[in-house]
Amino acid sequence: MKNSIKKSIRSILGAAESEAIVHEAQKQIIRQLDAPSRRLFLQRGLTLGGVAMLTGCDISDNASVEKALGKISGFNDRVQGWLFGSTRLAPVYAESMITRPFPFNAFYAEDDAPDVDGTTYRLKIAGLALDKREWSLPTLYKMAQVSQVTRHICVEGWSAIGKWGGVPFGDFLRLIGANLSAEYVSFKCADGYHTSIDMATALHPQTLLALTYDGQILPQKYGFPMKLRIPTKLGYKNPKHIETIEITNEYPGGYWEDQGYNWFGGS
Ligand SMILES: Nc1nc2c(c(=O)[nH]1)N[C@H]1C(S)=C(S)[C@@H](COP(=O)(O)O)O[C@H]1N2
Ligand SMILES: [Mo]
Repeated sequence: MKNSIKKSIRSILGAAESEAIVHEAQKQIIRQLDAPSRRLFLQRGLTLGGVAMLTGCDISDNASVEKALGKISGFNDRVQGWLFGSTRLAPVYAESMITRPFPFNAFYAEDDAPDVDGTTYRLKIAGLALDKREWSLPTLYKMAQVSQVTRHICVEGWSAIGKWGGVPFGDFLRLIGANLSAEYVSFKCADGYHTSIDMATALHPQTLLALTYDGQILPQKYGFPMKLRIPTKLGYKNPKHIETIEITNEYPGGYWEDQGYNWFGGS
């Protein structure tokens, strides 16, 4: 696992950058261990073994966690600049490389994924947009769509290639008259999850308002009825089951970000 995530990151970045990304993942995870949610985090499987996997350290007690902490270096600005350059494209893959089955992940078990009723679903727009009409699913499905095969990278130490289809998010933001000079776009989800991104990422050509997975209507576990697919960002910046999109200048944070994950979360 450790090698496969390093390898996948290395295929996207150079060796030095990939080391920095792995270090950042370590930092984020170890921050989690210090947070009040530490118990919950350990319970749901992000164990010390997960930290060991990412750090390459043999972590069996708190003392060795401290030692691993000492080895961790900062996330350098050059890497951040490389990652978050708004024109840099994430790699795309052949359909034959799609990971099957594609992994499920959330802050709960797969059986607890929210059961959103597609017939009554309305996507709500809030904040700095001219047109705040609600969107039913049929109206969203009628829009021009594209699809792309990209790699999803989760800080918990796995990555997988999948195919998502939907509306380029920049097109959608222009359509609703969103203020494109606003700082943030934030997402509130049916399961209580939330996250937010910078406007440059929202307008990135590969950022999709995703309605399908692998050519099918987005399955419940992968975010029905709608998610944001952002191949330039880590998994936790890809919100599933979105109910409200808000354009705002006030820092919105996010579910994991508020607990210490890096807000940029680029991959
Ligand atoms: N609504 C919602 N979105 C979410 C999450 C979540 O718990 N709830 N988890 C995030 C994390 S950490 C990951 S890795 C991906 C997993 O997406 P997948 O189930 O399609 O693999 O969803 C992200 N988006
Ligand atoms: Mo994740």
